[in-house]
Amino acid sequence: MKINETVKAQSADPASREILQLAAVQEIETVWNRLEKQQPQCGFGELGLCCRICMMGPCRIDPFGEGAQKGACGADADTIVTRHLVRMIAAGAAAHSDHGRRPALLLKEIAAGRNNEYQISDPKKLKAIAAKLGLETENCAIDELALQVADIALNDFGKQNEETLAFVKAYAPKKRLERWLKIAEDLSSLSEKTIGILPRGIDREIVDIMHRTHFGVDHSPLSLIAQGVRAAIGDGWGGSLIATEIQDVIFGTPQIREANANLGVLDEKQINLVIHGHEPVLSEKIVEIAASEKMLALAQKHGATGVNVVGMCCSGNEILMRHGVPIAGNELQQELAVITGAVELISVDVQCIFPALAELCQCFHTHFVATSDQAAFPGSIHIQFEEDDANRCAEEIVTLAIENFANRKPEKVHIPEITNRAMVGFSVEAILSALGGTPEPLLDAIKSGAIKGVVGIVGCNNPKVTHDFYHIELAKALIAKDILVIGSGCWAIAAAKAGLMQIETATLAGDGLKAVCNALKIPPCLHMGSCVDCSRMLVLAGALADTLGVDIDDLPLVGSAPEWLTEKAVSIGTYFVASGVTVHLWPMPPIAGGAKVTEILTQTAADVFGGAFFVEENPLKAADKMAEIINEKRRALGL
Ligand code: SF4
Ligand code: MSK
Repeated sequence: MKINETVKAQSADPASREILQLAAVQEIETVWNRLEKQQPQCGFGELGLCCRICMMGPCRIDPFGEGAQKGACGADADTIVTRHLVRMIAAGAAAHSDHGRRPALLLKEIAAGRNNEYQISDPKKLKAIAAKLGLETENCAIDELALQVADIALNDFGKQNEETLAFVKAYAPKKRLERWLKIAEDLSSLSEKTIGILPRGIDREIVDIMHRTHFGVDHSPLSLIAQGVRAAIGDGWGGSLIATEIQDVIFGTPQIREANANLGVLDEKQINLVIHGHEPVLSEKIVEIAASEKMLALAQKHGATGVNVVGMCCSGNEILMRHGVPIAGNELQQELAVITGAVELISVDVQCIFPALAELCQCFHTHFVATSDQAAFPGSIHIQFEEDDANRCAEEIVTLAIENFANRKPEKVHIPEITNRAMVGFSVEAILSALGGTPEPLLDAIKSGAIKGVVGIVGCNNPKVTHDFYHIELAKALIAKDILVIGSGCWAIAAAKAGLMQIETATLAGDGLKAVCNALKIPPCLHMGSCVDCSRMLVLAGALADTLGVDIDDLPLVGSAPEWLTEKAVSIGTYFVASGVTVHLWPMPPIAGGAKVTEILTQTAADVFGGAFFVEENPLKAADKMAEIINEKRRALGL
């Protein structure tokens, strides 16, 4: 198929280009077309200078210094920019942490014997979590231990005292915890009021942001950012980490395995059921039920050879990591999967789901099934999922997909014959096991210079950036510099599709990293999971820091969110910076209208936390800057 220049600028992924070309010819609207119709976008919004917190507004600050420099209430540019930014952190932390609440509640139900639809799959991980939390693990029945862990997790969401979260105290490296305490003291002494950094309650810090950004409360950029940091730490080392850890207990800790990635995983002869969103609780059941003899027989009765469950975005990453379920694509491919005409049903839960899917699915035979009590999509079929009725709900969804096979229009089917193999499943436990049980071999490789450092790439796709282009070019440039790349979310899917998660890709790496990959039989880019699994990267960084007896900011680590889109990414970036990791961003976040807040985030943060944000549009320049940071850290460590 001949691909036109417009399509080439939209996506770097060959399978996506094929479907985008088809969409262009058939005049099917996608996110790229809708974004185009939004141009030019509001300059005040891009700079963060529009405020509509109260009904004297919307107020706008003139960035050229000629018109209004204050909102009607007197709020200046920095206050307006910072309030907006920390509200983004609140929303991102809320999405991750509310996700974490669900498995914590489920673990409690399983342990109490009130839910028989799920079991504890990884008691070893449960014991490891319990030990970290300081619980007595010997002579304690698994259910009893699960109850205690669930209670501690749930208490971290809702407790009302001033104590730091139990999970933060248990998981954050010792030196970082001490540093956060000291930062809070130092900032308070510089400020007219107390400033806290350590989170007291996961929910509380989010509510606190919404309170202090309400009309007429907190107007100091420093104080507002400090609260943003507090909520973000509560996300990364709290809510997200609870999600990851407890999901591992219930569904199993990911182990290294192989799977296929990209739209070519859709199968013309099978029922194609796409799972999209973030929470694995229902997806796990769909995967299980779809593989049953009963569903196979039903699929065959309807003329298909079987049921082909494939993933999309982070629900996809969860089942990819734990079961090797093929992944059809990342965030910008959700519409493209439907446009293949081969999808019988797309089942969604929460987060990163385009409402546009409803209308698009109506142009095809695809059923668009919403399942969460938190997420309604006009035009969808709503089958509400309840954990205590999980098997029945999953069976209803799989059956609906199978019965829809007859409605597929063969003339509309176009599946790109493009997939790549990927080695996935790099949980911290799997990485340590590949290293022989301890982080020492990785540290030795870093000390010897075979691996110069590690970059964690996270996050989304954004049609403002050529789809997957930045993710791939940045990762390739880094591995060529002997920098190991780890990551999660839509980056990980992009890397899997591009073949960067194969051992053979080590040929693209520098000599040092290549030798390490060949010796350990791992690829130079490691898939660590979904967006909440960014916590796995924190845990790995913490383990490396504790083993060396240093703080995270001493390590040659850098973070990046090169095609970021969601508010969750703002929270992720903030908790990485707060943990001592410098984070690269592209596109530019909406902060440039506030000189003070920009200075705090890009400069002051480096002095305070040991990590700050930087923005760079060019992936090769970004890789150079990351290598520079890594080399500086190496020099400071005497390496
Ligand atoms: Fe305008 Fe202040 Fe109201 Fe914001 S809070 S809309 S700046 S009056
Ligand atoms: S799905 S948050 S677009 S990574 Fe987790 Fe992708 Fe970003 Fe959603």
